[in-house]
Amino acid sequence: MKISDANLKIIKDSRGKDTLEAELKADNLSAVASAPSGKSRGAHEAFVLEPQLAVKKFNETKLGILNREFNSQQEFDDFLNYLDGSKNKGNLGGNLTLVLSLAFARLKAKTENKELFQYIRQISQLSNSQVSQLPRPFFNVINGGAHATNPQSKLDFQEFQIIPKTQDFGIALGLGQEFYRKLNETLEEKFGKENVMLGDEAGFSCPFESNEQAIEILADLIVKSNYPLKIGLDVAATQFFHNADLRGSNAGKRGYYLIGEKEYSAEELKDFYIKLIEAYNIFSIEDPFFEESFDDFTKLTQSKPETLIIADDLTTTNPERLKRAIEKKSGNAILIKPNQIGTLTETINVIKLASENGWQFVVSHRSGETMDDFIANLAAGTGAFGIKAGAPSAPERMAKYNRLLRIGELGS
Ligand code: 2PG
Ligand code: MG
Repeated sequence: MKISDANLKIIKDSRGKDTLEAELKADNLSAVASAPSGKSRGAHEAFVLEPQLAVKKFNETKLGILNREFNSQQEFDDFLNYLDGSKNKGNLGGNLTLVLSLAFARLKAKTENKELFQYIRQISQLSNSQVSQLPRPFFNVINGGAHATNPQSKLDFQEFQIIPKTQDFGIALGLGQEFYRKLNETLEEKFGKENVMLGDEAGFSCPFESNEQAIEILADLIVKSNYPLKIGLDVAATQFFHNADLRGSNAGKRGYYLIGEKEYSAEELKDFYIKLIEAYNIFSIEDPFFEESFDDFTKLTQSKPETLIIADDLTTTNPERLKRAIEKKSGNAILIKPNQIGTLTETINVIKLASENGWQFVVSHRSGETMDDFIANLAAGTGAFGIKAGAPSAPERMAKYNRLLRIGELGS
């Protein structure tokens, strides 16, 4: 395929921040893709280039991608990496390589007359049995930590999720939306309408006193409404890990976690999680410890092997980090965020590595999102165990969930 024209524009994300949107053209067809952005970013994620600079850099040369023959996704993504020439997209920026890589995938799918998820399925060739199933949604209904917007919120944990116990995506989405409405009523009754705000991912942000209080409210409502739902958490523990001077080579050796006013050692925090898992039948915990604490992740996974222990900031969709986590058994699932690594090919390689080693994978959005539904196609095309795209409410989150509904209707 030869790209006949390419354009890069700046658009706004869901937080009102500038982000990139690329458009590529070939054979009278065109395709667009845009980049999300994270707030609680892992230290090992791809470098993010300031959007104005990215546009300038791109427009000067269009990076030499025009009128060159690219026969596959891998060839195109390899070329982007060759142009970048760094280890972490330090030159072009992972946001610029991502929008080009994803727009290329959309365009190539169109030229081949395929749906995007079918194209992804074809190029990834995963042999997992889930490949024809849609992912389980992890709906983030209460937003804490860096994603809270209510100044009175005392939630250190970042996400309080509900996960429907059904393999039917349409039923799961309906359940998620009904629960979300009931939760809204419950929170308005408890905190007063004026104190119920929406956080970055459209989950609720209220004057919660503690993490346990938020979990308790979810657990009570699940019992009361008799919905088949489990509870998941993204703790994002790096955000409340203290002793910043120990980050880097000494990382994770000492330091403490500050929850409310109380300091926890890694061991104490592990015991706290075990209590929560047992009391509330917690289904999954993401990033329970600081992003360099491979060994603490291992200990929790050993203590609770039936709980999904998901690595996000620990592994940052990076093959070297994932290899280390697999060797050390620092979890049993990985979060997959294409913008953490910067191209589709590299994202799929990390998914394959996880899958071949018996790890589950959950495809994820970022807290700053656009209307792009690429991740829904990625999750369906690779047979992901789950998808995390925020609350089933705001349009940029619903774009992903609705795309999955549509994929369900289209069949394989
Ligand atoms: C996370 C993400 C997405 P952010 O920590 O998993 O929910 O948050 O995009 O802000 O890094
Ligand atoms: Mg996370």
